[in-house]
Amino acid sequence: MNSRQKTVVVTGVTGQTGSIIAEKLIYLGYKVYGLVRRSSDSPNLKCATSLENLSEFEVVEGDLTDLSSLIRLCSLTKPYMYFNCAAQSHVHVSFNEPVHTLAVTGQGVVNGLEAIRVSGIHTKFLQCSTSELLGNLGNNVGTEETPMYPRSPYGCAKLYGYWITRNYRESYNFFASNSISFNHEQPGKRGPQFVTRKISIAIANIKAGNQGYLYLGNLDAKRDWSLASDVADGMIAILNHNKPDDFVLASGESHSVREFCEIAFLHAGLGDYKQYVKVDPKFYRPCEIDVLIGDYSKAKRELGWEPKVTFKELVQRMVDYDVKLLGM
Ligand code: G4F
Repeated sequence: MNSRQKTVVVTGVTGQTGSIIAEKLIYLGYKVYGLVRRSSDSPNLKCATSLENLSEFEVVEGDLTDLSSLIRLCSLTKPYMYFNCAAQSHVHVSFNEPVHTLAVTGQGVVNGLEAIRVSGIHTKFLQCSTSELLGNLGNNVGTEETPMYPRSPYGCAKLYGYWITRNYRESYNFFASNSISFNHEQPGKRGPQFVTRKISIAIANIKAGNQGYLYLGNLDAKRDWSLASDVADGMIAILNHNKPDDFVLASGESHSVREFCEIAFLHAGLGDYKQYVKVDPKFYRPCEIDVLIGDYSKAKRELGWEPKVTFKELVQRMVDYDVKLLGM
């Protein structure tokens, strides 16, 4: 590697997947620049506290919605790779904040691509796209060829990000790729407002006697859940591939929120989840994707990637983490 090949930009570095990618790249010998939005509690690295004080990690303050921030970031760091992990990533929130979601989750992507173009550098670009692009699959399994039909303002913003990435690839010969990642969760790092972490934290609190019930929305929604660390390996492999392309990263299995609860409460020794879980319609979405399941065979064939952790193991690891954290 020459010195430039060792430099990487990660946006969304304070979040679950961005922080995991940064940790992995530092371990592989890269210098990582993490874009962090300035706020009154800055620098607040949230999920990325493990990176604090590492000489291979540097925070660059800036905002994804501000093109000049990104031009400055790219001109200064001249990254060999750029991982766009930042987003307003909560689907339900996007119904209440559609314009903000578009600015961060959609426009933030073209800002990154444009910053690379204006800086005149050759940078491999990964857009963290999502299974939310695909919409209701019916009885089908989602692939790279599945027609896209997003069902939320978040999905619509991500659709723009997906296509503008392909457009820069086709227009300017950019090495610009999409991961089409299905749900991915990391014990201890997943935000508490996402259903898996909401469940694991509630279980820890119920065990500790701090909470009686857990209120959830649609228990019958089915998702294809993987360990985020496995998915992050896939994202890195996409940029190390010999050509830019788009890849589904998924587990190939679909499980309901109800199944997640069943396994989680049993594993925690609390017995039947029905004793604790109540449905509150306020957690229903105006528009829902009922079932998501992905076919990762292209990633397996071309990248040698496949998920390592099973659904049951993932559920158990998430519960164990939060129960231990609360000292139970
Ligand atoms: O955990 P969730 O909020 O994740 P969702 O909406 O599937 O989105 C996640 O995965 C996407 C990849 O497919 C990412 F693009 C996206 O950024 C995010 O990481 O909800 C999962 C399911 C939904 O069907 C939801 O309706 O769980 C259902 N659910 C039921 N009760 C709930 C709740 N979701 C949340 N957040 N909170 C509940 O109380």
